[in-house]
Amino acid sequence: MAIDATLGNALNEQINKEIYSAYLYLTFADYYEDRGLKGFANWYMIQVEEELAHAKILRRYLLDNEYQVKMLAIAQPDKTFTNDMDPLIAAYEHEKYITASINECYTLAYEQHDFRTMQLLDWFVKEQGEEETNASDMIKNMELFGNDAKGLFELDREYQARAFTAPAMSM
Ligand code: OFO
Repeated sequence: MAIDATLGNALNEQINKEIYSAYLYLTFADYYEDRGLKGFANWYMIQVEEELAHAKILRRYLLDNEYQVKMLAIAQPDKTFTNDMDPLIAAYEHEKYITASINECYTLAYEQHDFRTMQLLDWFVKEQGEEETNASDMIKNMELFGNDAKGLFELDREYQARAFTAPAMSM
């Protein structure tokens, strides 16, 4: 089935936003790497993998629905960080922005009665819920434990354990 052009364009732009998210999180990993917090850096490198996986799911979906995918220019991330909390707050804000963007895609699919795309986006809605929770939890953990060296060390060790699991979706 050919997808509606407006909805297709929105999903095509969503691919760009997901790849930008990966690019953004690379800069977060770079910040923590420089600080010697390799666990935090690992957490964001796994996040990079997740964002690229999201982009690939959307690309596959558009290709399977007769939409000609176009790779758009990726913007340069422009955030500068002055302390270890900054990237965590920026991540939470970014995830809320992505949630709003997914919701806009969902609204378009709903208006079109495009149930297939709504089903695809159901997964993204759930995923965004989890990502917002993760981002918010990281802020809370930093508030609670990040102010002393031992607490920060333990947090870093915990984030070191995060591993990438590919989403159970066809790409
Ligand atoms: Fe693609 O989930 Fe975050 O942004």
